[in-house]
Amino acid sequence: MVCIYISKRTIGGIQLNAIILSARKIGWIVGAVLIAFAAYYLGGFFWKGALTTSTEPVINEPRIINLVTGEFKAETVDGKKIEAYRWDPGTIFVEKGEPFKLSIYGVNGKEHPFSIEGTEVRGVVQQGKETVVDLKFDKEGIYRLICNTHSDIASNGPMIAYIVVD
Ligand SMILES: [Cu+2]
Repeated sequence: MVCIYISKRTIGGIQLNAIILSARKIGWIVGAVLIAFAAYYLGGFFWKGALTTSTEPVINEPRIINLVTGEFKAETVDGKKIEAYRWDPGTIFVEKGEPFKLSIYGVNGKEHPFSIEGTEVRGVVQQGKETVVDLKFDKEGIYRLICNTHSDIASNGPMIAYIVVD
């Protein structure tokens, strides 16, 4: 029989309290601790919502950079209606040699055929659709993503985004 026994006695006028644990009590405590651990383990297994997550990109998966097509509209004091289409965000930053995906969702404007200056990359962004382009720049620099229909002020632009490769 396992027994932890501290007797209640007085040493030099100080009274000590007794803690008596029989084998049976120890059994109950150990059992309770084991059940708590089992509940914690099983809970973590089934309840994935409680697991810690990370915002760090998954290793070897290219980063996704999201853009949308937008539109600025205004009316001047003399009643003239002006507008400009744009890529939003208008500037993105990537590392040299970093493979990444550019996901562009068409919101404003029916169609935006685009090209990236200094590359062979061409594509079209249509309203309500997502266009995904795989990219990697091996040279540092600022590359312009240009919409060919809205490339300047005269054609309701300039719809130009800057890809900063550093
Ligand atoms: Cu455009």
